[in-house]
Amino acid sequence: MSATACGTAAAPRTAAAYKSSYKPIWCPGCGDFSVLSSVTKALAALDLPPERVAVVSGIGCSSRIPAYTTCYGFHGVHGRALAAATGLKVARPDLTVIVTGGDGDGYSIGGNHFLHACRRNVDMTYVVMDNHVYGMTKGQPSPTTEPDWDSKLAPGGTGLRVFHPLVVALASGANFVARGFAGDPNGTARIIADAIRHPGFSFVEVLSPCVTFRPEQREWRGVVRPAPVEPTDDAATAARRVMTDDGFNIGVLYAGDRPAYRGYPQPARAGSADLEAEFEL
Ligand SMILES: Cc1ncc(C[n+]2csc(CCOP(=O)(O)OP(=O)(O)O)c2C)c(N)n1
Ligand code: SF4
Repeated sequence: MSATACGTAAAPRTAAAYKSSYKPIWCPGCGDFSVLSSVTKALAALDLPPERVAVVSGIGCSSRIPAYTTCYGFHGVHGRALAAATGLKVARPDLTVIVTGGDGDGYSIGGNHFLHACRRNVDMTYVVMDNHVYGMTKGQPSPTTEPDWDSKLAPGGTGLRVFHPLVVALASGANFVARGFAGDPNGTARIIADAIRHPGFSFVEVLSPCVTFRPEQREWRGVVRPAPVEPTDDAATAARRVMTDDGFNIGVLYAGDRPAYRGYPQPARAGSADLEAEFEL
């Protein structure tokens, strides 16, 4: 519940309070519309003041999300969203930091940052709209593209094993791991709200169809289903489950209890002048 200037309780914010006046330029039917709606619904469910939230992204169709919200936004460099967001959260722990992007941005060029964001466990939420393709640059295969996906740019398919983001996240130390589906905006909003509430690095992979370059992904609607088991707090159990499912179980899959990283526990022992003096030739 927010407060008005005269001290009376104002009505809780609705999702509309988090939507900017910019009209998304995604292709009609793109799953990212629904993920934007899930992000704004999650913020409304938590009634967070927009000026206390920062949405950070790299580059890609999915990375346009910050501009479509009324929160602070940072639309940075391809693959570097997590690095920027980590610095922001450590410098401004009072902000709720949400990172949004695509599978190309996060698992390919940004893969190294993904590993270390999981390991560092800084308190933020990472929402990846996974469409198994580079949408913005017109359909190149991404790390999650199936090896036999035949396209003009990769005739006959890449033949490459897919990257498994949930297992990598669990092995690297993410404290919350979930999978959502763009066709279930309310369920995905609940997952994102849980992810924001959960301390540490929360990773939410959302299956978000690219209707232009992967029109067959419209069929995901018929194959996704709620995960048949409750979330576990055991990373090895969660990893075994996600390695053996078919990639279409949705819901919270892992909720751990690692303490979030909160910056240096002690002030630096030496000032920069001392260090310079020590290394002077
Ligand atoms: C350093 C750098 N390399 C490459 C690009 C070109 N580029 C822009 S977006 C993109 C891929 C986007 O794919 P993804 O992150 O999966 O997002 P989507 O568009 O599918 O939502 C690439 C390769 C870039 N902008 N900067
Ligand atoms: S190219 Fe694909 S990911 Fe990009 S806006 Fe269009 S449907 Fe969405």
